[in-house]
Amino acid sequence: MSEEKTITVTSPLLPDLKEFEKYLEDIWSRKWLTNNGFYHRELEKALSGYLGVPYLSLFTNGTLPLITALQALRITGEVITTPYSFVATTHSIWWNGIKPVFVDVDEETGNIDPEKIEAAITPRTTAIMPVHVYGTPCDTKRIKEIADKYGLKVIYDAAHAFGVKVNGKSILEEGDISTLSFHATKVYNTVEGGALVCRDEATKRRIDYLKNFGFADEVTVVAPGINSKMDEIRAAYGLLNLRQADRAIESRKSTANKYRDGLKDVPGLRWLCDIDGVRHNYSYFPLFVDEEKFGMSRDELYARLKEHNILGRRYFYPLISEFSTYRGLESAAPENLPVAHRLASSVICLPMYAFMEDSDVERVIECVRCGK
Ligand code: T4K
Repeated sequence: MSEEKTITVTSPLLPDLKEFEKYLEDIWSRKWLTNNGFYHRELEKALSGYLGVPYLSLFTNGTLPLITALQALRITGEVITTPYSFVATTHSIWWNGIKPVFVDVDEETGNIDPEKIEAAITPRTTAIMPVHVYGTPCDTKRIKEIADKYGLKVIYDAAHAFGVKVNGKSILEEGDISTLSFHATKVYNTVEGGALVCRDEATKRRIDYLKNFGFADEVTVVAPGINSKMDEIRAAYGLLNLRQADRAIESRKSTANKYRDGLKDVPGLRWLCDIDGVRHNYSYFPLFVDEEKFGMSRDELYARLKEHNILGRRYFYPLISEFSTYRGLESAAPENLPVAHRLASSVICLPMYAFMEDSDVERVIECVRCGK
């Protein structure tokens, strides 16, 4: 094992500690710790403005807004989704007693392939839950056409898509609802946290009831809600972190370009390219390894990096459809998901985080290049 410093796949964006202490002192003096407090309200406003979405509700993580979105839109029966994501996407469907139906993905982006959605629709289908995986926008236009044609709702898992825009418009504006994760490992974090973005005030009101046990007022419970409120400490932390969100994304972009440049002449490696008109957030840097051309398998590269204390991660391997909970579903059959299987067996995410040191980026590039 190498003695070199460990480089992890990500490292959290942290607010200035002194500034945070000031906020903590204020919270101490207010003695108001949760339940729609001052910092909660301030962060909702600030995020709505920053992201350009008028109806945003804060949550305590990125999984509960998915679960709540399905509840709020009263989704039942079957939901079409992607197997190429973090398990939380499909778990949210299953937790609501709904059957997930997996559809294969697009080779270039890893996002659900819209051309395969129609064949998966049955009389029980009520919604589509795509994921903007790695922050790359789904083909939202095509997905909307299909949803409109069959009368389906669309809930985008936008956990990776903080700050992503297409032609100046937030990607969170697409679909009926979009959800975000503010987990420590994300582009923008509130330690744990998340948000739900919807289209109108009435839906936001209902969602705010649902995340607070269904309480509409002291004596009225309108639905079997859940407790998914963000507390004041994390909201204050989030307010501070928002100040450096743009700089963090710029810094990630610069790292992505260093990787692209440093690896451009290496055969058998593919990565995501920037798309015209898209403001990317560079949330991950997935490399897809062609074993024959690269001369080493993805798992060999993963092990080699690890030997050198570089902890790349195989997001998203195994596919969700391969986990025992879902393996029995008809749509989980590998022959239904050939592209997703190809991506899952060839992907490795290189370390990617804001303000990554140049020497660390160079060490990763060197190690991948020597892996040939
Ligand atoms: N939908 C999608 C598409 C998602 O990707 C996710 C979450 C969700 C929904 C659900 O959102 P949340 O309910 O989680 O808000 C991580 C995250 O836990 C998870 O949030 C994320 N996706 C998923 C892709 O990755 P792990 O198990 O890989 O994380 P972990 O703990 O192994 O951390 C990875 C590396 O990050 C560590 O090796 C070092 C670094 N790290 C991590 C933490 C937690 C730090 O340096 N500091 C830290 O505090 O799941």
